[in-house]
Amino acid sequence: MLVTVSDGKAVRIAGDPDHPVTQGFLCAKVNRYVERTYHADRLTTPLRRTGPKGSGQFEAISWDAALDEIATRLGDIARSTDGAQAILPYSYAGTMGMVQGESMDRRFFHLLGASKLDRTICAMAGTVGMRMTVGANVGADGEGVPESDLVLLWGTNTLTANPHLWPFILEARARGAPIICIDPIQTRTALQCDEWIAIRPGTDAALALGMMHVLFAKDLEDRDYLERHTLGHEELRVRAAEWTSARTAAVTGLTEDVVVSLGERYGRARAAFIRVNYGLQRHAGGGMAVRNIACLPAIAGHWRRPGGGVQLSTSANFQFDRAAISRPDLGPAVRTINMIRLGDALTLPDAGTGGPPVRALVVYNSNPAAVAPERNAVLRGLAREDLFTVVLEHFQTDTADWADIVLPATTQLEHWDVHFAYGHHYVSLNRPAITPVGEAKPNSEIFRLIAARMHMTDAAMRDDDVTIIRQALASQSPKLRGVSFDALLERGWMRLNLPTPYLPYADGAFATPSGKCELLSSRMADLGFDPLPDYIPPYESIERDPALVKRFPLTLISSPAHTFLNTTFGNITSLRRQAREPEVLLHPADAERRGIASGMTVTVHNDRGAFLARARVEPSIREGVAWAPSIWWGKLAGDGANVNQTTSQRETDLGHGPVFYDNQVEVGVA
Ligand SMILES: Nc1nc2c(c(=O)[nH]1)N[C@H]1C(S)=C(S)[C@@H](COP(=O)(O)OP(=O)(O)OC[C@H]3O[C@@H](n4cnc5c(=O)[nH]c(N)nc54)[C@H](O)[C@@H]3O)O[C@H]1N2
Ligand SMILES: Nc1nc2c(c(=O)[nH]1)N[C@H]1C(S)=C(S)[C@@H](COP(=O)(O)OP(=O)(O)OC[C@H]3O[C@@H](n4cnc5c(=O)[nH]c(N)nc54)[C@H](O)[C@@H]3O)O[C@H]1N2
Ligand SMILES: [Mo]
Repeated sequence: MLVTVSDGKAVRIAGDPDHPVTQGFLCAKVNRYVERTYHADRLTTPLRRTGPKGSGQFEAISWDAALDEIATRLGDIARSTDGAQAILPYSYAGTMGMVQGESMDRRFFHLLGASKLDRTICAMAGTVGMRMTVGANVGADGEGVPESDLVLLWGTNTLTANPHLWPFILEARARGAPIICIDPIQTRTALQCDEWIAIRPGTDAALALGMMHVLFAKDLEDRDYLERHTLGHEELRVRAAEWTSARTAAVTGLTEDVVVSLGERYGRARAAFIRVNYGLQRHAGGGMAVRNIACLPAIAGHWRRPGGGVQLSTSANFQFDRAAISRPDLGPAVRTINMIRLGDALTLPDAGTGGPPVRALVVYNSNPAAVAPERNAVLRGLAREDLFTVVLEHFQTDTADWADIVLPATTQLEHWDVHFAYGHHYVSLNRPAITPVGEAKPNSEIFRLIAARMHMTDAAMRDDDVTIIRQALASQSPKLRGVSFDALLERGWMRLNLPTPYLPYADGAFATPSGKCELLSSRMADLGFDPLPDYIPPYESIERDPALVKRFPLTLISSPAHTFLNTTFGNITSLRRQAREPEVLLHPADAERRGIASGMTVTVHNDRGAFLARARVEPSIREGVAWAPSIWWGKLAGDGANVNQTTSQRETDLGHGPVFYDNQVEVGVA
């Protein structure tokens, strides 16, 4: 991002036209980052709660008073019989950098001996799915897409969630590649594609198996690649034979023609690019689904060529020296709490994991009162009078309303950081463009200050932000060779030490224990799963819980609204106006059955909770599926509720991830 500053104020923000991927444009949200930074509601001083929990009543206090209170309260808990494990950090990506999200904060909690947080909320199921098959969450390079001859956008709303890939896709299309979208919703991305395949949610693993069946049955496999670079292809051939197009069609809710045609086109293509993304892994079998899809390019030999392969993420190529910046060695062995089970962690006496209850919660870079599943359980926990809650934030979010102490944090424009990416291969340096707004401080500085107040004398708590950036870059990984602080200072970004386009598995060399693409995986067997690609139905499906599906017949998907970034930007007037109000999209047949017409206020509910939304009735969604573009701030909705009132704390098959879209509801006129 290029920021224009005039008289010390940021006045304009733009993409860097020289950047090979972002090419001078920003997404709809980040375009508003200046408006967000100077928003009238920006937190500018520390605050102490004056009213009841959740009331949002606070008074301004000094940094000294705030830090003293935090140090005293955390110190008391650490010294009590419950010990420091009764303290839980809660964070996710924030502004997504290494310094403000994985350095001083981590060192502080390690030294303190606080509980660890398993940061699963976004990507873990798919990440582990990739690891099982190809060895790492490393896949094809988006910059190769122009050379691909078939593009599958599989469980991803590219134009909303990842628009910088789109120009590459258009180039492939201009050279003749058809673009196919596999999504239960006809998203704005699906509308721009040549074909929309409206799959039944949570059944992608079965579709991949059905495609494998076609590949083997019609001799479209790459025998040479299979022989040389895969493990278990004979066993897989037998498994795939079970997934006839009739069986695949019955499970996925597609026609046999669609399944066969997709398999044939994939097999006949030379370099098909599959952009699989995180939407499709938010179901019980989400890890297996990604694992199965990751097998396809090995079967068809597409990894050999630029533009061929699967991309879930590029993040694992950014091998910063994470241990050096987060210093896990500083602390004792402690329990780990899964962030998607925050409701349980705060309401069960042993936090759901054995050990002491959670008595203090320190939240930064996240808004769990809005984004975590089973929101009613989370709010019950945050309401506990005996819980001491600290929130580091830009705004008075749903979560900040429940805090005892709120601390004002800096934004992207105000602090140093170094960034990995998950859609491309460029490291970015973030230099502060302006001085902090009000009394805001960087997360890193806040943790340095709390540590000093708690008399933590370890030298690790005194490194400054630029030192941390240098430590992150001083990695032994050849992929970071040549990527230095000084070079980044000059240009802002640098490609990892990888060829362009990067073909990770053209000659095999998978990162699995066998060095092969593991179609048959003994690690899957060790985890108690079928070692071969398999189909695991959603928890809330006709296969696993028909009685529940009878009561709650609609599958609710709550993927991102175009103008929100999770809940970040949810309070920005211009963007909220575009998002209108909480909505739910229904198929006309589902709406008619319930006497619902577009514009009516409806209640969306299940046994976990309910929220109100305005109905939008259109055939741009699969029958039996509903879509609530997300994530709204609860406090900005008329009923104070949001979609996570209905979602569950259950975990995916692999990686202990969330199952946000494995969620059956009923919708009725309010
Ligand atoms: N504008 C915007 N951009 C964002 C974000 C945002 O909030 N707003 N969030 C960012 C973050 S943190 C993430 S993780 C990514 C998420 O972006 P993506 O990885 O693209 O994931 P989602 O948007 O959750 O889901 C993508 C699509 O998957 C579809 N889907 C749901 N269930 C299934 C299924 O079972 N099978 C198939 N085939 N499709 C399914 C949904 O309908 C949706 O259109 O986006 C990032 N970019
Ligand atoms: N129903 C449903 N729920 C979902 C999802 C979904 O698709 N549907 N998506 C899930 C996904 S993929 C994700 S990644 C999570 C995201 O959940 P979160 O990580 O909680 O993301 P945000 O809601 O964007 O909240 C980030 C907060 O961090 C603050 N922040 C940003 N930068 C900084 C900083 O430098 N310092 C401090 N102290 N604060 C900062 C922002 O102001 C914002 O309030 O939500 C998940 N929840
Ligand atoms: Mo995410």
